[in-house]
Amino acid sequence: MKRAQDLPVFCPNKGLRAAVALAALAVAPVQAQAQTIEASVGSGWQLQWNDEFDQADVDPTKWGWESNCWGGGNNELQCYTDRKKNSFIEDGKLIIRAHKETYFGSSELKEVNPDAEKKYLPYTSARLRTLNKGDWTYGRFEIRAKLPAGQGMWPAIWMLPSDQRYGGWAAGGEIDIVEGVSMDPADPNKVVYGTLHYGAQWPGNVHSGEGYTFQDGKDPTTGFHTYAIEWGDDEIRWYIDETHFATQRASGWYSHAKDSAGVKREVGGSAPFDQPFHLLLNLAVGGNWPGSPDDSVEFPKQMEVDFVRVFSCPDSPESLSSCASISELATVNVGKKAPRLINAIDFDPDFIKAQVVDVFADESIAPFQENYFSNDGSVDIETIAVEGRGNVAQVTFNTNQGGAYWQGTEGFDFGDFKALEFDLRVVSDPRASGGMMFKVDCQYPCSTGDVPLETAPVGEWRAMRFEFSELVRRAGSTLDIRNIDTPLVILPTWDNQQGVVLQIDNLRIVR
Ligand SMILES: [Ca+2]
Ligand SMILES: [Ca+2]
Repeated sequence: MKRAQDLPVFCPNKGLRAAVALAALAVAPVQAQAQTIEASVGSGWQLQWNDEFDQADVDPTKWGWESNCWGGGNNELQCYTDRKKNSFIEDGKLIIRAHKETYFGSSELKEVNPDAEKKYLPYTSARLRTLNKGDWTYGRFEIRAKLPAGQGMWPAIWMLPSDQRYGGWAAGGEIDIVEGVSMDPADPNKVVYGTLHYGAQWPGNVHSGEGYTFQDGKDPTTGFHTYAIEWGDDEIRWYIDETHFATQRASGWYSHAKDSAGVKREVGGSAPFDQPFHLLLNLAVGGNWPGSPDDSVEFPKQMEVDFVRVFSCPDSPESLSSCASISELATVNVGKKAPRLINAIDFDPDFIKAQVVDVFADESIAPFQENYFSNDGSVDIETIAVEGRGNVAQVTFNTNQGGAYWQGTEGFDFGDFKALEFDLRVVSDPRASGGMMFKVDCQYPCSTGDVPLETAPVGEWRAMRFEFSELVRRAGSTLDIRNIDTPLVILPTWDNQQGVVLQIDNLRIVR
Protein backbone atom coordinates (compact mmCIF):
# COMPACT_ATOMS: atom_id res chain seq x y z
CA MET A 1 0.00 0.00 0.00
CA LYS A 2 3.04 2.18 0.23
CA ARG A 3 5.21 3.46 -2.59
CA ALA A 4 5.92 0.84 -5.21
CA GLN A 5 6.79 2.74 -8.35
CA ASP A 6 8.51 1.22 -11.33
CA LEU A 7 7.32 -2.34 -10.96
CA PRO A 8 7.64 -4.63 -13.98
CA VAL A 9 4.38 -5.65 -15.62
CA PHE A 10 3.14 -9.14 -16.54
CA CYS A 11 1.13 -9.50 -19.76
CA PRO A 12 -1.00 -12.65 -19.55
CA ASN A 13 -1.16 -13.24 -23.30
CA LYS A 14 2.55 -13.93 -23.35
CA GLY A 15 1.69 -17.07 -21.43
CA LEU A 16 -1.67 -17.89 -22.86
CA ARG A 17 -1.18 -21.60 -23.42
CA ALA A 18 -0.29 -22.58 -19.88
CA ALA A 19 -2.76 -20.12 -18.45
CA VAL A 20 -5.49 -21.98 -20.31
CA ALA A 21 -4.14 -25.31 -19.08
CA LEU A 22 -4.24 -24.00 -15.53
CA ALA A 23 -7.80 -22.77 -16.00
CA ALA A 24 -8.88 -26.24 -17.15
CA LEU A 25 -7.81 -27.60 -13.78
CA ALA A 26 -9.98 -25.12 -11.95
CA VAL A 27 -13.05 -27.32 -11.71
CA ALA A 28 -14.20 -26.48 -8.19
CA PRO A 29 -17.57 -24.71 -8.36
CA VAL A 30 -18.09 -21.87 -5.92
CA GLN A 31 -21.26 -22.34 -3.92
CA ALA A 32 -23.09 -20.10 -1.53
CA GLN A 33 -22.95 -22.21 1.64
CA ALA A 34 -19.85 -21.60 3.70
CA GLN A 35 -19.44 -25.33 4.30
CA THR A 36 -19.01 -26.10 0.59
CA ILE A 37 -16.99 -23.09 -0.51
CA GLU A 38 -13.92 -24.20 -2.40
CA ALA A 39 -10.87 -22.36 -3.61
CA SER A 40 -11.10 -21.11 -7.19
CA VAL A 41 -7.96 -23.03 -8.20
CA GLY A 42 -6.14 -26.02 -6.76
CA SER A 43 -7.36 -28.84 -4.57
CA GLY A 44 -6.97 -29.80 -0.94
CA TRP A 45 -7.72 -26.32 0.32
CA GLN A 46 -9.89 -26.03 3.40
CA LEU A 47 -11.93 -22.93 4.10
CA GLN A 48 -10.70 -21.34 7.31
CA TRP A 49 -12.42 -17.98 7.41
CA ASN A 50 -14.68 -16.07 5.07
CA ASP A 51 -17.06 -13.20 4.70
CA GLU A 52 -19.51 -13.31 1.80
CA PHE A 53 -21.02 -9.95 2.82
CA ASP A 54 -24.54 -11.32 2.54
CA GLN A 55 -25.71 -10.02 5.90
CA ALA A 56 -27.29 -6.60 6.45
CA ASP A 57 -24.32 -4.87 8.06
CA VAL A 58 -20.55 -5.22 8.14
CA ASP A 59 -19.77 -7.88 10.77
CA PRO A 60 -17.84 -6.23 13.65
CA THR A 61 -16.63 -9.64 14.85
CA LYS A 62 -14.67 -9.90 11.59
CA TRP A 63 -13.78 -6.32 10.73
CA GLY A 64 -12.50 -3.27 12.54
CA TRP A 65 -12.42 0.26 11.17
CA GLU A 66 -9.46 2.61 11.20
CA SER A 67 -10.62 6.18 11.74
CA ASN A 68 -8.07 8.90 11.12
CA CYS A 69 -6.81 11.63 8.81
CA TRP A 70 -3.26 10.33 9.00
CA GLY A 71 -2.75 9.97 5.26
CA GLY A 72 -1.38 6.43 5.24
CA GLY A 73 2.23 7.60 5.53
CA ASN A 74 1.97 8.64 1.85
CA ASN A 75 0.29 12.05 2.08
CA GLU A 76 -3.04 10.54 1.04
CA LEU A 77 -5.95 12.97 0.94
CA GLN A 78 -8.69 11.00 2.69
CA CYS A 79 -9.89 10.73 6.25
CA TYR A 80 -10.93 7.19 7.05
CA THR A 81 -14.17 6.96 9.02
CA ASP A 82 -16.35 4.19 10.46
CA ARG A 83 -19.53 5.88 9.17
CA LYS A 84 -21.98 3.91 7.08
CA LYS A 85 -21.64 6.38 4.24
CA ASN A 86 -18.04 5.21 3.81
CA SER A 87 -18.54 1.44 4.25
CA PHE A 88 -21.69 -0.66 4.11
CA ILE A 89 -23.16 -3.79 2.58
CA GLU A 90 -25.37 -3.74 -0.49
CA ASP A 91 -26.51 -6.65 -2.67
CA GLY A 92 -24.13 -9.11 -1.06
CA LYS A 93 -21.12 -6.86 -1.41
CA LEU A 94 -19.00 -4.73 0.88
CA ILE A 95 -18.92 -1.21 -0.52
CA ILE A 96 -16.07 1.12 0.44
CA ARG A 97 -17.14 4.51 -0.81
CA ALA A 98 -15.00 7.64 -1.10
CA HIS A 99 -16.73 11.01 -0.92
CA LYS A 100 -15.43 14.45 -1.74
CA GLU A 101 -16.15 16.20 1.56
CA THR A 102 -13.94 18.00 4.03
CA TYR A 103 -13.47 16.05 7.24
CA PHE A 104 -11.66 16.79 10.50
CA GLY A 105 -9.84 14.09 12.42
CA SER A 106 -6.67 12.81 14.04
CA SER A 107 -3.49 13.29 12.04
CA GLU A 108 -2.03 10.17 13.64
CA LEU A 109 -2.46 6.54 12.69
CA LYS A 110 -3.33 5.66 16.26
CA GLU A 111 -6.58 7.58 16.49
CA VAL A 112 -6.82 6.66 20.18
CA ASN A 113 -4.10 9.13 21.17
CA PRO A 114 -6.08 11.97 22.79
CA ASP A 115 -3.18 14.40 22.32
CA ALA A 116 -2.89 13.83 18.58
CA GLU A 117 -3.18 16.92 16.47
CA LYS A 118 -6.27 17.07 14.30
CA LYS A 119 -6.40 18.20 10.70
CA TYR A 120 -8.74 18.69 7.73
CA LEU A 121 -8.60 16.60 4.58
CA PRO A 122 -10.77 17.00 1.47
CA TYR A 123 -12.08 13.42 1.06
CA THR A 124 -13.50 10.61 3.20
CA SER A 125 -13.26 6.87 2.70
CA ALA A 126 -12.89 3.65 4.73
CA ARG A 127 -10.15 1.22 5.69
CA LEU A 128 -11.30 -2.05 7.22
CA ARG A 129 -9.04 -4.68 8.72
CA THR A 130 -9.23 -8.07 10.42
CA LEU A 131 -6.51 -7.31 13.02
CA ASN A 132 -7.06 -9.48 16.14
CA LYS A 133 -10.22 -10.87 14.50
CA GLY A 134 -8.59 -12.71 11.61
CA ASP A 135 -4.82 -13.24 11.73
CA TRP A 136 -3.13 -16.00 9.75
CA THR A 137 0.25 -17.37 8.76
CA TYR A 138 0.32 -19.11 5.36
CA GLY A 139 -2.59 -20.16 3.21
CA ARG A 140 -4.58 -19.07 0.19
CA PHE A 141 -6.32 -15.70 0.39
CA GLU A 142 -9.00 -14.94 -2.21
CA ILE A 143 -10.83 -11.68 -2.61
CA ARG A 144 -13.37 -11.06 -5.37
CA ALA A 145 -13.61 -7.37 -6.03
CA LYS A 146 -14.28 -4.57 -8.46
CA LEU A 147 -11.85 -1.68 -8.24
CA PRO A 148 -12.52 1.98 -9.07
CA ALA A 149 -10.86 3.78 -11.97
CA GLY A 150 -9.91 7.45 -11.96
CA GLN A 151 -6.95 9.71 -11.34
CA GLY A 152 -6.03 9.61 -7.65
CA MET A 153 -7.97 6.41 -6.90
CA TRP A 154 -5.84 3.91 -5.01
CA PRO A 155 -7.82 0.81 -4.03
CA ALA A 156 -5.84 -1.78 -2.08
CA ILE A 157 -6.34 -5.31 -0.78
CA TRP A 158 -3.35 -6.15 1.35
CA MET A 159 -1.86 -7.59 4.54
CA LEU A 160 0.22 -6.33 7.45
CA PRO A 161 1.84 -8.16 10.37
CA SER A 162 -0.41 -8.41 13.40
CA ASP A 163 2.34 -7.70 15.92
CA GLN A 164 5.65 -5.82 15.85
CA ARG A 165 7.89 -8.84 16.29
CA TYR A 166 10.46 -7.60 13.73
CA GLY A 167 10.01 -3.88 14.33
CA GLY A 168 8.22 -1.10 12.46
CA TRP A 169 7.31 -0.90 8.77
CA ALA A 170 8.66 -2.56 6.71
CA ALA A 171 10.95 -4.80 8.82
CA GLY A 172 7.84 -6.83 9.66
CA GLY A 173 6.77 -7.06 6.01
CA GLU A 174 3.74 -6.09 3.95
CA ILE A 175 1.95 -8.23 1.37
CA ASP A 176 -0.01 -6.34 -1.27
CA ILE A 177 -2.44 -8.78 -2.90
CA VAL A 178 -3.68 -6.17 -5.36
CA GLU A 179 -3.44 -2.42 -5.81
CA GLY A 180 -4.84 -0.19 -8.55
CA VAL A 181 -3.22 3.17 -9.02
CA SER A 182 -4.97 5.98 -10.90
CA MET A 183 -6.33 3.53 -13.47
CA ASP A 184 -7.41 5.48 -16.56
CA PRO A 185 -11.08 4.69 -17.36
CA ALA A 186 -10.27 4.86 -21.09
CA ASP A 187 -7.34 2.40 -20.90
CA PRO A 188 -8.35 -0.97 -22.43
CA ASN A 189 -5.34 -2.66 -20.78
CA LYS A 190 -5.44 -1.63 -17.16
CA VAL A 191 -2.62 -2.70 -14.86
CA VAL A 192 -2.82 -3.77 -11.22
CA TYR A 193 0.07 -4.67 -8.90
CA GLY A 194 1.09 -7.35 -6.42
CA THR A 195 4.00 -6.34 -4.20
CA LEU A 196 6.03 -7.26 -1.13
CA HIS A 197 7.61 -4.71 1.21
CA TYR A 198 10.33 -5.88 3.61
CA GLY A 199 13.93 -5.21 4.65
CA ALA A 200 14.59 -2.94 7.59
CA GLN A 201 12.47 -0.36 9.31
CA TRP A 202 11.95 2.78 7.18
CA PRO A 203 14.07 4.20 5.52
CA GLY A 204 15.86 0.85 5.18
CA ASN A 205 12.78 -0.74 3.60
CA VAL A 206 12.70 -2.16 0.08
CA HIS A 207 9.99 -3.60 -2.15
CA SER A 208 9.63 -5.92 -5.11
CA GLY A 209 6.57 -6.77 -7.14
CA GLU A 210 4.92 -7.31 -10.47
CA GLY A 211 2.17 -5.68 -12.45
CA TYR A 212 -0.55 -7.59 -14.30
CA THR A 213 -2.13 -6.24 -17.49
CA PHE A 214 -5.80 -6.96 -18.17
CA GLN A 215 -6.43 -7.85 -21.83
CA ASP A 216 -9.14 -9.12 -24.18
CA GLY A 217 -11.84 -6.80 -22.90
CA LYS A 218 -11.36 -7.78 -19.26
CA ASP A 219 -11.38 -4.80 -16.97
CA PRO A 220 -10.80 -4.67 -13.19
CA THR A 221 -12.91 -1.50 -12.94
CA THR A 222 -16.06 -2.69 -14.73
CA GLY A 223 -16.15 -6.35 -13.68
CA PHE A 224 -15.43 -8.48 -10.64
CA HIS A 225 -12.21 -10.46 -10.59
CA THR A 226 -10.75 -12.80 -8.01
CA TYR A 227 -7.43 -11.60 -6.59
CA ALA A 228 -5.49 -14.18 -4.64
CA ILE A 229 -2.18 -15.07 -3.09
CA GLU A 230 -0.81 -18.42 -2.05
CA TRP A 231 1.49 -17.66 0.84
CA GLY A 232 3.80 -20.51 1.86
CA ASP A 233 6.94 -20.58 3.95
CA ASP A 234 9.28 -20.40 0.96
CA GLU A 235 7.20 -18.73 -1.74
CA ILE A 236 4.37 -16.27 -2.25
CA ARG A 237 2.39 -16.47 -5.50
CA TRP A 238 -0.05 -13.96 -6.96
CA TYR A 239 -3.17 -14.90 -8.93
CA ILE A 240 -5.85 -13.06 -10.84
CA ASP A 241 -8.85 -15.25 -11.59
CA GLU A 242 -7.27 -18.56 -12.68
CA THR A 243 -3.94 -17.08 -13.74
CA HIS A 244 -0.87 -17.41 -11.56
CA PHE A 245 1.16 -14.42 -12.75
CA ALA A 246 3.90 -13.71 -10.22
CA THR A 247 6.10 -15.47 -7.70
CA GLN A 248 8.52 -14.26 -5.06
CA ARG A 249 10.69 -16.49 -2.90
CA ALA A 250 12.22 -16.35 0.56
CA SER A 251 15.66 -16.18 -1.10
CA GLY A 252 14.62 -12.76 -2.45
CA TRP A 253 13.23 -11.21 0.73
CA TYR A 254 14.79 -10.63 4.13
CA SER A 255 14.22 -8.95 7.45
CA HIS A 256 16.71 -6.79 9.26
CA ALA A 257 14.97 -6.61 12.60
CA LYS A 258 16.18 -4.74 15.66
CA ASP A 259 16.92 -6.92 18.67
CA SER A 260 16.16 -5.94 22.26
CA ALA A 261 19.37 -3.84 22.38
CA GLY A 262 18.23 -1.90 19.29
CA VAL A 263 20.87 -3.56 17.09
CA LYS A 264 19.83 -4.64 13.60
CA ARG A 265 20.20 -8.36 12.90
CA GLU A 266 19.38 -10.42 9.88
CA VAL A 267 16.56 -12.82 10.79
CA GLY A 268 16.91 -16.10 8.95
CA GLY A 269 14.34 -18.42 7.43
CA SER A 270 11.37 -16.85 5.70
CA ALA A 271 11.21 -13.80 7.98
CA PRO A 272 9.41 -11.46 7.94
CA PHE A 273 6.73 -13.53 6.16
CA ASP A 274 6.56 -16.22 8.85
CA GLN A 275 4.28 -14.44 11.32
CA PRO A 276 0.54 -13.82 11.67
CA PHE A 277 -0.73 -11.20 9.23
CA HIS A 278 -4.19 -9.65 8.91
CA LEU A 279 -6.12 -8.37 5.90
CA LEU A 280 -6.83 -4.75 5.01
CA LEU A 281 -9.33 -3.40 2.49
CA ASN A 282 -9.27 0.28 1.68
CA LEU A 283 -9.79 2.91 -0.96
CA ALA A 284 -7.21 5.65 -0.64
CA VAL A 285 -7.59 8.97 -2.46
CA GLY A 286 -4.46 10.74 -3.66
CA GLY A 287 -1.02 10.31 -2.13
CA ASN A 288 2.54 10.04 -3.31
CA TRP A 289 2.04 7.16 -5.75
CA PRO A 290 -1.27 7.96 -7.54
CA GLY A 291 -1.15 11.75 -7.26
CA SER A 292 -4.26 13.83 -6.58
CA PRO A 293 -7.67 13.43 -8.23
CA ASP A 294 -8.31 15.87 -11.06
CA ASP A 295 -11.54 17.45 -12.32
CA SER A 296 -12.35 14.38 -14.44
CA VAL A 297 -13.07 12.30 -11.33
CA GLU A 298 -16.70 12.29 -10.27
CA PHE A 299 -17.28 11.40 -6.66
CA PRO A 300 -18.42 9.28 -4.93
CA LYS A 301 -16.09 6.46 -6.03
CA GLN A 302 -16.20 2.96 -4.64
CA MET A 303 -14.47 -0.36 -4.31
CA GLU A 304 -16.82 -3.37 -4.14
CA VAL A 305 -15.85 -6.63 -2.48
CA ASP A 306 -18.00 -9.70 -3.14
CA PHE A 307 -16.17 -12.01 -0.76
CA VAL A 308 -13.03 -12.61 1.26
CA ARG A 309 -11.99 -16.25 1.72
CA VAL A 310 -9.04 -17.68 3.59
CA PHE A 311 -8.04 -21.28 2.99
CA SER A 312 -5.48 -23.48 4.71
CA CYS A 313 -3.78 -26.51 3.21
CA PRO A 314 -4.08 -29.17 5.93
CA ASP A 315 -1.81 -31.70 4.20
CA SER A 316 1.07 -29.22 3.85
CA PRO A 317 0.14 -26.22 5.99
CA GLU A 318 3.48 -24.40 5.62
CA SER A 319 4.79 -25.29 2.16
CA LEU A 320 1.26 -25.53 0.62
CA SER A 321 2.86 -27.98 -1.83
CA SER A 322 -0.07 -30.41 -1.90
CA CYS A 323 -2.59 -27.64 -2.73
CA ALA A 324 -0.57 -25.22 -4.85
CA SER A 325 -1.39 -24.27 -8.43
CA ILE A 326 1.80 -23.24 -10.13
CA SER A 327 2.23 -21.92 -13.66
CA GLU A 328 5.68 -22.01 -15.17
CA LEU A 329 4.78 -18.86 -17.08
CA ALA A 330 4.46 -16.74 -13.97
CA THR A 331 7.18 -14.14 -13.61
CA VAL A 332 9.62 -14.99 -10.86
CA ASN A 333 10.76 -11.76 -9.24
CA VAL A 334 14.22 -12.29 -7.74
CA GLY A 335 13.57 -9.74 -5.03
CA LYS A 336 16.32 -7.93 -3.18
CA LYS A 337 19.60 -8.96 -1.66
CA ALA A 338 20.02 -7.97 1.96
CA PRO A 339 22.60 -5.20 2.33
CA ARG A 340 25.52 -5.84 4.64
CA LEU A 341 24.69 -4.81 8.17
CA ILE A 342 27.07 -2.18 9.43
CA ASN A 343 25.98 -1.74 13.02
CA ALA A 344 28.24 -4.43 14.43
CA ILE A 345 31.43 -2.72 13.25
CA ASP A 346 34.00 -1.84 15.92
CA PHE A 347 35.66 1.50 15.44
CA ASP A 348 37.82 3.97 17.29
CA PRO A 349 35.51 6.81 18.36
CA ASP A 350 38.48 9.19 18.07
CA PHE A 351 38.72 8.63 14.30
CA ILE A 352 37.06 11.98 13.79
CA LYS A 353 39.94 13.85 15.50
CA ALA A 354 42.28 13.07 12.62
CA GLN A 355 43.39 15.69 10.08
CA VAL A 356 41.95 13.56 7.30
CA VAL A 357 39.21 10.99 7.73
CA ASP A 358 39.69 8.27 5.14
CA VAL A 359 36.46 6.64 4.08
CA PHE A 360 38.14 4.49 1.44
CA ALA A 361 41.89 4.56 0.79
CA ASP A 362 42.91 0.99 0.09
CA GLU A 363 39.84 -0.42 1.81
CA SER A 364 36.69 0.88 3.45
CA ILE A 365 37.50 2.14 6.91
CA ALA A 366 35.36 1.68 10.01
CA PRO A 367 32.80 2.99 10.73
CA PHE A 368 32.14 3.66 7.04
CA GLN A 369 31.38 0.66 4.85
CA GLU A 370 30.44 0.33 1.21
CA ASN A 371 26.94 -0.81 0.30
CA TYR A 372 24.33 -0.38 -2.42
CA PHE A 373 20.61 0.01 -2.98
CA SER A 374 18.70 -1.02 -6.07
CA ASN A 375 15.15 -1.27 -7.34
CA ASP A 376 15.69 -3.62 -10.23
CA GLY A 377 18.93 -5.56 -9.97
CA SER A 378 22.28 -5.44 -8.27
CA VAL A 379 25.29 -3.20 -8.01
CA ASP A 380 28.65 -4.94 -7.50
CA ILE A 381 31.22 -3.22 -5.33
CA GLU A 382 34.64 -4.89 -5.33
CA THR A 383 38.02 -3.93 -3.95
CA ILE A 384 40.58 -4.49 -6.68
CA ALA A 385 44.29 -3.72 -7.13
CA VAL A 386 45.19 -1.06 -9.71
CA GLU A 387 48.76 -0.27 -10.64
CA GLY A 388 50.05 2.82 -8.89
CA ARG A 389 47.04 3.10 -6.57
CA GLY A 390 47.08 0.04 -4.37
CA ASN A 391 43.44 -0.90 -4.05
CA VAL A 392 40.46 0.97 -5.45
CA ALA A 393 36.71 0.35 -5.11
CA GLN A 394 35.20 -0.77 -8.40
CA VAL A 395 31.46 -0.28 -8.79
CA THR A 396 29.56 -2.11 -11.55
CA PHE A 397 25.94 -1.16 -12.26
CA ASN A 398 24.02 -4.25 -13.40
CA THR A 399 20.86 -2.23 -13.03
CA ASN A 400 19.15 0.93 -14.21
CA GLN A 401 18.00 1.95 -10.74
CA GLY A 402 20.64 1.75 -8.08
CA GLY A 403 23.44 3.48 -6.30
CA ALA A 404 26.61 2.70 -4.37
CA TYR A 405 27.35 4.38 -1.09
CA TRP A 406 29.60 4.50 1.96
CA GLN A 407 27.65 4.73 5.16
CA GLY A 408 28.50 5.00 8.85
CA THR A 409 26.78 3.50 11.83
CA GLU A 410 25.35 6.87 12.85
CA GLY A 411 25.59 10.56 12.00
CA PHE A 412 28.99 12.10 12.77
CA ASP A 413 29.90 15.75 13.38
CA PHE A 414 32.14 16.96 10.55
CA GLY A 415 31.51 20.60 11.48
CA ASP A 416 35.25 21.31 11.70
CA PHE A 417 36.00 19.82 8.29
CA LYS A 418 36.16 21.65 5.02
CA ALA A 419 35.63 19.36 2.05
CA LEU A 420 34.88 15.96 0.58
CA GLU A 421 37.47 14.56 -1.82
CA PHE A 422 37.68 11.47 -3.99
CA ASP A 423 39.35 10.26 -7.16
CA LEU A 424 37.04 8.93 -9.84
CA ARG A 425 37.62 6.97 -13.03
CA VAL A 426 34.91 5.89 -15.41
CA VAL A 427 36.11 2.50 -16.63
CA SER A 428 33.18 1.82 -18.89
CA ASP A 429 30.10 3.76 -19.94
CA PRO A 430 28.07 2.11 -22.71
CA ARG A 431 25.26 4.68 -22.47
CA ALA A 432 24.64 6.97 -25.43
CA SER A 433 24.07 9.83 -23.00
CA GLY A 434 23.52 10.43 -19.33
CA GLY A 435 25.44 11.92 -16.49
CA MET A 436 26.82 10.96 -13.11
CA MET A 437 25.61 12.14 -9.71
CA PHE A 438 26.74 12.07 -6.13
CA LYS A 439 25.19 12.99 -2.81
CA VAL A 440 26.19 13.39 0.80
CA ASP A 441 23.51 12.23 3.24
CA CYS A 442 23.06 13.33 6.83
CA GLN A 443 20.60 10.53 7.72
CA TYR A 444 18.38 10.48 4.64
CA PRO A 445 16.18 12.32 3.72
CA CYS A 446 18.66 14.90 5.08
CA SER A 447 20.91 15.25 2.03
CA THR A 448 22.68 17.47 -0.45
CA GLY A 449 20.33 16.07 -3.08
CA ASP A 450 21.80 14.96 -6.42
CA VAL A 451 24.95 16.86 -7.36
CA PRO A 452 26.12 16.44 -10.98
CA LEU A 453 29.68 15.18 -11.44
CA GLU A 454 31.92 16.28 -14.29
CA THR A 455 33.80 13.12 -15.06
CA ALA A 456 37.01 12.77 -17.04
CA PRO A 457 36.96 10.89 -20.37
CA VAL A 458 36.52 7.13 -20.02
CA GLY A 459 39.67 5.53 -18.64
CA GLU A 460 41.15 8.66 -17.03
CA TRP A 461 41.24 9.51 -13.33
CA ARG A 462 40.01 12.86 -12.08
CA ALA A 463 40.42 14.25 -8.56
CA MET A 464 37.16 15.64 -7.17
CA ARG A 465 36.88 18.14 -4.35
CA PHE A 466 33.67 19.64 -2.97
CA GLU A 467 33.64 22.27 -0.25
CA PHE A 468 30.97 21.61 2.38
CA SER A 469 30.14 25.33 2.38
CA GLU A 470 29.16 25.00 -1.30
CA LEU A 471 27.25 21.77 -0.80
CA VAL A 472 25.23 23.34 2.02
CA ARG A 473 24.29 26.30 -0.18
CA ARG A 474 23.10 24.28 -3.16
CA ALA A 475 19.45 24.69 -4.13
CA GLY A 476 17.45 21.95 -2.45
CA SER A 477 20.29 20.90 -0.15
CA THR A 478 19.43 20.15 3.48
CA LEU A 479 22.97 19.02 4.28
CA ASP A 480 23.81 19.12 8.00
CA ILE A 481 27.57 18.62 8.23
CA ARG A 482 27.26 17.94 11.97
CA ASN A 483 25.31 14.75 11.27
CA ILE A 484 26.87 13.05 8.23
CA ASP A 485 26.29 9.31 8.13
CA THR A 486 26.81 8.75 4.39
CA PRO A 487 29.83 10.64 3.04
CA LEU A 488 29.20 9.47 -0.53
CA VAL A 489 26.33 8.13 -2.61
CA ILE A 490 27.32 7.77 -6.27
CA LEU A 491 25.17 6.78 -9.21
CA PRO A 492 24.69 7.31 -12.95
CA THR A 493 21.52 9.17 -13.93
CA TRP A 494 18.46 7.22 -12.74
CA ASP A 495 16.81 4.77 -15.16
CA ASN A 496 19.93 4.84 -17.35
CA GLN A 497 22.77 3.08 -15.55
CA GLN A 498 23.27 -0.42 -16.84
CA GLY A 499 26.82 -1.31 -17.77
CA VAL A 500 28.49 1.68 -16.16
CA VAL A 501 31.69 0.74 -14.28
CA LEU A 502 33.37 3.23 -11.96
CA GLN A 503 36.49 3.18 -9.84
CA ILE A 504 36.78 5.26 -6.70
CA ASP A 505 39.88 5.86 -4.61
CA ASN A 506 41.03 8.13 -1.81
CA LEU A 507 37.52 8.94 -0.64
CA ARG A 508 38.06 11.19 2.36
CA ILE A 509 36.90 14.13 4.41
CA VAL A 510 39.54 16.83 4.95
CA ARG A 511 40.00 19.85 7.24
CA1 LIG B 1 -20.96 -11.61 -1.72
CA1 LIG C 1 44.06 3.25 -3.11
